[in-house]
Amino acid sequence: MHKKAWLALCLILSLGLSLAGCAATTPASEPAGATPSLSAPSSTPTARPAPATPTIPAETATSSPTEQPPSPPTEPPQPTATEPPQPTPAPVPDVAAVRVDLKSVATGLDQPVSIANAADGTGRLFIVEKPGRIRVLQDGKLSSVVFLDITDRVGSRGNGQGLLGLAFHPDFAHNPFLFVDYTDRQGNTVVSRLALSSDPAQADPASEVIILTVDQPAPNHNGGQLAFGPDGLLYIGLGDGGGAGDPSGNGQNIKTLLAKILRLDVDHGRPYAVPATNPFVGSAGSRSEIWATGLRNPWRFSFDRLTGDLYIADVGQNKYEEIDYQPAGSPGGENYGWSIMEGTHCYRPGANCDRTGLTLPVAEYSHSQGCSVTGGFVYRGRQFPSLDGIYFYSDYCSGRIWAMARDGQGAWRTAEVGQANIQPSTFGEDESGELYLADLREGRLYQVVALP
Ligand SMILES: [Ca+2]
Ligand SMILES: [Ca+2]
Repeated sequence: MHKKAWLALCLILSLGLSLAGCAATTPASEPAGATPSLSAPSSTPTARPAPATPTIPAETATSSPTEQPPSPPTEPPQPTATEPPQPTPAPVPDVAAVRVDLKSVATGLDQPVSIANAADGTGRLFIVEKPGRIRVLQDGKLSSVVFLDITDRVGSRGNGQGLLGLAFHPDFAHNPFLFVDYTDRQGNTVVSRLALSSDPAQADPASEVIILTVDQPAPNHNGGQLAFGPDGLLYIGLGDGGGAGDPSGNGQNIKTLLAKILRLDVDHGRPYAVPATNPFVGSAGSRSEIWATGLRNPWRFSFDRLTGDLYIADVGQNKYEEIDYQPAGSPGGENYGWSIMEGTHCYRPGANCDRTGLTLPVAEYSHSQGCSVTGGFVYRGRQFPSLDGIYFYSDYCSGRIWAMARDGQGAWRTAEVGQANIQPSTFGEDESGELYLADLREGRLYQVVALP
């Protein structure tokens, strides 16, 4: 009898002890704040949250458990519920505090115009050369093996002509397809799918399956951007066809694919399926492939990899360059105004234009600041926490670089954050979200880095 009771007491005690022991050791296994910071650049911005002071775990913890069994909880857990659970508020990026520099990472490129990654864990960065080649940067080195060469079918004489866009299938590891946008020898737009060759370090030019062709009335304004959205669908940018001032009125004509962003399902149909939720599906006298209208030459657009928001940089006519914004979850069908408007200004007619139903840009700059906008990305890398959530764009003529983000009140703010003596043709993101910028003139690739 006595023995049994003693045993039970022992058991309780040791249980309590081991529990207390557990509690004491827990913090030790997750040294919050002690995580080595990611190769913090010497230019570590001051805005970076200070690492939590590493607390010494076990010692400070509760009781010296040898003496007493743990006392039962005397107080019921207090309902501290006067405040709702607090989600950590996303810090509001301060674009005015940002300064960036460009760090050269590759040279010897032939007119780089687009940059993509395959998100396949290889860390490769693919650089599109306007004449029709794709090069690979891996481990900081430009490979001598050309990933794809389709110069035999690309027409690249004009400024806006060539191999212009590249996107990898969002599940490239299982669906090893890449998609390209180029102007052919007749100057028409072609969107194609290609597969890898027997050597996975190269794509096979003979594997080309044409997804879409669009007749181009003039050599310029061909768009060329390809990007998969968070919905897994392929978005394609097309300019107004060219000439100047939208001579055929394609901007507002929903019977043509010109001057639009299209959205296609390239996993179904032959050669593609139109998603049933595209905004013009079932609307007579329109092209169901259309996702957004009223664009002049959306040379570069991108999705924020974190939020899915879409940023479109639409190249202007004679006076204004603009950035358009489409929040994630939009049902599509936005009309960005061309050629009724250029930026936030009436274009045709030149005054008192009807803005009904138009989505105006969230940022614009005049040609006193440049000549042709080069849209970029929202920074989501890890090397420069102070840049997180900021959209970057540049200008092809002036080399100015701007940062854009919403302030605490939701208003868009922009700031010029750098200027380089280059011709910025395109931004790109690597797998980890670091940002790059290509110089068309010198054939050089730069990483965008934050200055302290
Ligand atoms: Ca054209
Ligand atoms: Ca517009």
